[in-house]
Amino acid sequence: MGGGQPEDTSARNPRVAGQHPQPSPRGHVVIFLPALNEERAIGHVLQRIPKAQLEAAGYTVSVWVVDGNSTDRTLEVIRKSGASVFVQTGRGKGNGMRQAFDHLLRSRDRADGGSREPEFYFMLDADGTYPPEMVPVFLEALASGQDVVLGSRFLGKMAEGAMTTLNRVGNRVLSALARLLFGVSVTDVCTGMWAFNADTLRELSLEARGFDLEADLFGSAALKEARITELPIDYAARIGPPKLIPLRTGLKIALRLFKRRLNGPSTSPEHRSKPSRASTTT
Ligand SMILES: Nc1nc2c(ncn2[C@@H]2O[C@H](COP(=O)(O)OP(=O)(O)O)[C@@H](O)[C@H]2O)c(=O)[nH]1
Ligand SMILES: [Mg+2]
Repeated sequence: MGGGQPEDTSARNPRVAGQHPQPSPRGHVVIFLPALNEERAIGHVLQRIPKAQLEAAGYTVSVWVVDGNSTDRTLEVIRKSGASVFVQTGRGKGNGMRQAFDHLLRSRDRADGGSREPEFYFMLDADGTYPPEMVPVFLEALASGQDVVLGSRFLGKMAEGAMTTLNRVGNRVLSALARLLFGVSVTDVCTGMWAFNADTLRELSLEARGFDLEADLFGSAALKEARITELPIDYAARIGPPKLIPLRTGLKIALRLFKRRLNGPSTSPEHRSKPSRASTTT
């Protein structure tokens, strides 16, 4: 897997993503939004990120859209918002996010020269279904010692029509399988809202290419004995058409859970992916 290509669109706003601001004692928050043809939703999602609130609380904040080679106006909307874009190589949410994690984790290593301010990574779908307003609440959980936080749609309120019956049953079954295989309590393993302590994320050697990413994240973190917790989140109906094909994807997710359980935690972070061709944006 080669690296993707970051595209810094933050020139007009130096505190936006792509920059490495002065280290903050509270820490640095990096928010990733995986997006494939989300022209209708991405603008709203970016607007809803409570950046000013986080900065007022003493955090520095970067927002990166991880673009899966969108062919609609997604990139144009992002450019107008001032956020940064990481354009992935190839296809698949898993591929894109792994490339982006690698790139950012590595460039942050270089940027703070080992001084290591606390870092917190977020992943949030860009389709308008997940609540960016919850980022500070997730951050609190990380700051108080959790390594991985998942937003559970089954513990919060789900809007009518937000999840089909098939997906509801599938998500329940996959979460039960995850609990069984890894012995960790989870109600929504397929959620699209995650938060990580950066050191924990660095330790995970992920292999997923597509929508099996969440299963890989969960299984890897569980096998590393990370402190994993869930917080309730509300789930809204999607803006724009879905990219996921339910049954086939469900099967791939189940397979990933089994594979991860059988293969155990991958050991070295070096294996995360081949060195990225991407250059830093500083
Ligand atoms: N970077 C990237 N993002 C993707 C890709 N495929 C889907 N996404 C994004 O991943 C998120 C989840 O996809 P979605 O179709 O909403 O799946 P669902 O919510 O599980 O039905 C959305 O924000 C998509 O835009 C891809 O190949 N690359
Ligand atoms: Mg979705």
